Amino acid sequence: MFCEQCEQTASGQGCHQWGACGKGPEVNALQDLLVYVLRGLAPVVLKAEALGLPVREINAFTCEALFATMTNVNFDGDRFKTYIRQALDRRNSLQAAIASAGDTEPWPAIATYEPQWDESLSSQGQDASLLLLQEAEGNIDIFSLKLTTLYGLKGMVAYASHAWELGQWDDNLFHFTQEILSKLGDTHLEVGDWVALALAVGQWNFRAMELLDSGHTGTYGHPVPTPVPLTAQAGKAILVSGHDIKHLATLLEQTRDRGITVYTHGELLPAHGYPKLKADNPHLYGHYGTAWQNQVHDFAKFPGAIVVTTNCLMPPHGEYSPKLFTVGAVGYQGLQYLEGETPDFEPAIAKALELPGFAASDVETDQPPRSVLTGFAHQAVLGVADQVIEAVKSGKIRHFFLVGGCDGAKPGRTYYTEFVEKVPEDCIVLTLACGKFRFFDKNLGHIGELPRLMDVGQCNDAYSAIQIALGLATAFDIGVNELPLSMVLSWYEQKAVAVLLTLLHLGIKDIRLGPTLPAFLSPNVLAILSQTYQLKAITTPDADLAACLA
Ligand code: FS2
Ligand code: SF4
Repeated sequence: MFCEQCEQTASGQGCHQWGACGKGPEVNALQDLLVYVLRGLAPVVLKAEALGLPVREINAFTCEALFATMTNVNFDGDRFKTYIRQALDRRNSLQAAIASAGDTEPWPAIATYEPQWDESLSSQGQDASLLLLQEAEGNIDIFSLKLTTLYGLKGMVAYASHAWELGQWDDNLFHFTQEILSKLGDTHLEVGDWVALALAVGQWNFRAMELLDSGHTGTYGHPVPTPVPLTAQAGKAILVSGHDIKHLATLLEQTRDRGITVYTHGELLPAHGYPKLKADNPHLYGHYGTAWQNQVHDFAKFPGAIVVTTNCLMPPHGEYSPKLFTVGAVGYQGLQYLEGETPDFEPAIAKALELPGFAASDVETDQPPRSVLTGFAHQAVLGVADQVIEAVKSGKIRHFFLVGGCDGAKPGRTYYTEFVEKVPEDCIVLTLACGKFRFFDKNLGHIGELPRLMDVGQCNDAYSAIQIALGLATAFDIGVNELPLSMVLSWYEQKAVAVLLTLLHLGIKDIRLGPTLPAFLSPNVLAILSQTYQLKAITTPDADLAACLA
């Protein structure tokens, strides 16, 4: 096997024997085969679209299937076989419809590929992944840029999938997805063309995040600053992890008046900031646990059922597997999968009612209860823009830091905790995504009425952070790069790649990235990004803080 799509890739170079994430060679090969089959579906979808045939549902399918190949989403080989079969069925039906419309132009080989459904399936997947390297014709920089483009696309379609569930889509974004998939095998493009394509993924990822923001705010209201208890309530409990607020909302609806308290985990913490979700569901109570890599410990201890709606799922321990359920693109062989866009959560509810829940003795009696604040999305922050501008002009606020991105298990990630602890008292820290769990419960105090630590939301709420930066730049009548703002980001998986490409597409410079740089960036590609955007690796908190404040 070969996979280097995430930050924890083995030895910082690539997983060859077994994935550091727990993904085995067979599942890896099936994921590569699925990507290959989706690449073969793409020219067919584009042709059908040009002929005016309906392709929207197929586009949504492509997004979900590609999303399933992201890090820590799906480890279930059977689910990948199903996705491959579904992709081939859709391709064959579309080809028949195209032929009926009178277009009989021959298809490229990739669009007529039929796997052999025998024990050679995983070696066919390995061959398909090697093809991407062969198509780069030995040019390591082109290979690097193809991987950057593909990984960014995986992140982008994850957000597009969530937006689709909320009734938000853009046919142009779907078209772009299919275009990129069909171009991955192009042998005529030069390094400059690939850089442009990677940045175009960033551009369209901005659109995907905008659609998702509209879906969230249109359905659940604009987030408002909200305290979220970190303590438990006595009684039966369900923990919901991942990013999918629609699935959380469905579960909340199905657990109303059932005597169950619902807790968020990981990237669902910002769900508490959505006023309609909160108002309709008093049983959405608090947040449990910290970042994804601690789930083995947190899930084992949780005394109720657990639902994982998206990444990051870790291979579960037998001890807690029976109370773990997956939905959407997520899967793991042996775990209970609740199917459908609007799953029936009854098996998870029954499990929660069967399990003991929190006992009265588990409940902390601290008053007020330990809590954190979330809900500082673009409308909440720009709503107090006057206060912010006044504080900057009067010198009360010297600098803003966006410290966000993914968390992970590497010891080097303590950099982010130390960085935030050392941020001077006249500076504000904005944060987002699961990287916040390195410091989310620290009390950094206030500057005037403004908290010094503001949680903007999930990783997709990078959209909100960008709106805040653009709003402040407009208010000060300067460019974003001239704002007293530094971005210190941590990455782990492919959504972070998409977000980084968005920031580069917007021309944002001087981003500091860690804990290590992506293995898939070749030295030349890294040099291009460093020279054009001054993208740099993190060093030490002291040195980086000093440089940002200089
Ligand atoms: Fe964290 Fe994992 Fe949010 Fe990433 S929970 S690393 O998927 O997307 O950030
Ligand atoms: Fe390795 Fe990451 Fe790929 Fe998993 S997703 S196999 S950890 S590079």
